[in-house]
Amino acid sequence: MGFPQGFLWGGATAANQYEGGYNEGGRGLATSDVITDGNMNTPRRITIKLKDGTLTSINRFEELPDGAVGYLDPDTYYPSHVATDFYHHYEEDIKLFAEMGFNSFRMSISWTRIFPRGDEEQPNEEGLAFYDKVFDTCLSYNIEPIVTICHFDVPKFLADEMDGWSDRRVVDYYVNYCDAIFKRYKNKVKYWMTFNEINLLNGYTTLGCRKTDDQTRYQALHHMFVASAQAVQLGHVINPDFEIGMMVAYILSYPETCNPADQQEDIDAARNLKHFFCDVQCRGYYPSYKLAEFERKGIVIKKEPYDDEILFNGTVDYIGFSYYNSGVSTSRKDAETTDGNVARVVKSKYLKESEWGWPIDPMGLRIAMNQLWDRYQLPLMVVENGLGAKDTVEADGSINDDYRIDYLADHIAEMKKSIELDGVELWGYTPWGCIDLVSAGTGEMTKRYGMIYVDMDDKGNGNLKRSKKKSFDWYKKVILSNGEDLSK
Ligand code: P53
Repeated sequence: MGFPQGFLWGGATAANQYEGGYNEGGRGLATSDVITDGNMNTPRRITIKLKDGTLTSINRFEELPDGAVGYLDPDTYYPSHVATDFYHHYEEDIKLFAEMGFNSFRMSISWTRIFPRGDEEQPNEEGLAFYDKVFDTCLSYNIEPIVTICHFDVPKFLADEMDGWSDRRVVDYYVNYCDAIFKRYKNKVKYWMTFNEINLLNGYTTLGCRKTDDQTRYQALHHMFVASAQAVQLGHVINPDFEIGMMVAYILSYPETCNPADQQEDIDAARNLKHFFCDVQCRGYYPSYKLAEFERKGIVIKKEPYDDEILFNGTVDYIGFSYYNSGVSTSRKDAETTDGNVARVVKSKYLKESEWGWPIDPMGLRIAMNQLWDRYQLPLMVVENGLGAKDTVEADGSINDDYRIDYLADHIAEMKKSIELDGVELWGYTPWGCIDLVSAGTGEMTKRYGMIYVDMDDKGNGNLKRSKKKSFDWYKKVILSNGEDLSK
């Protein structure tokens, strides 16, 4: 048994963290282009211009003051501008992926490369031509592109002029963008995902919204759900063979004890952090618990009369999800917490943590797969997984990332169990940042995930030279054996 024939082995990236070339080829600015670098102790910031013209910056999760807009300050370093420069290295990089044996590669299209402002009717030909070259290179090595249509960025124009996804018009702009790329790449790309980690979006960077309150966020999300459902329907008309998925950050959590109060706490957390998003996109309607919450909190979602029908007819073909770690839910108020990813979570006494405080839990991946499979019976794809760690380049140039190999091997072993013992239908595995790229959370380069090292530091210094880590040869062997040989 084991992994099925034709299983998709690859790696995953995103334009705002990898592509660079931010002002080339007619590309417009995205919200992600005005966010600074940072590190574990210094959060990333957004440069903004106030209504009176003053330049300042705010924490990435803060609200923008009235009338303020994102602003590109020539004296500030923004990691997305060059990132690790896929724009000028795609041939070299894809060749290396092919050498590792990839038969798939997850990447995102930069929306503003195709529609520089976001509201144009006609796409930017130069942008389209760039991705033609990328996909053609992939296909020449029999690498199947897996494309995220929107990964943590919004055209800056739409954010500043329309308040991003809070404005209904953005649904049409997004669908127009999908129409352009679906038609152009209909014979090159089969696998799509509408929005990256839809359950983690909020504020200016990822929603293009100035405000961050529940009312604004849920209204924006409603627009995204509708846009995604429209994209699914449109895509299937353009090419019935398209597989169009959703993408959720699977924030797995366990109740701390068998105390029923912890159990209910965990159910609430799971609904809030992930199930709500999957329920809408996989079942095609809002779940009762969320409607009850809206009622209780006085949140009113403005819908068009045909929205419910669009949602119902635009459910996704598969679920792509990221899985890095698990967390613990507790009803205790005095619990000790760790940084564990999105939310601060209760420390687990059973798990070790990464250097960035993310608990490491390979069995949790199998549990996550089971939960998703049991709830939806839709094919799954693990489109992100991996260990963010500091790497050391030895005097001879080698990089011995045994810790990364251990992490990946343990997670692949659990995926295999889930296929063999649970009968879960898993289509593919694309570990995050197969080549080093900028961290979304901290904006630094030091937090590396790759099997390919890129010479670049937190401030953008470096020659961008690519080199293989120890995990490169290891992953190559894993793929060659279709997941059977995980030995070091
Ligand atoms: P970084 C938070 C929690 C879970 C996933 O994250 C997250 C984030 C955002 O930081 O993002 C996904 O780079 C995301 C990628 C991101 C990756 O996980 O903070 O889809 O863009 O880079 C890893 O270590």
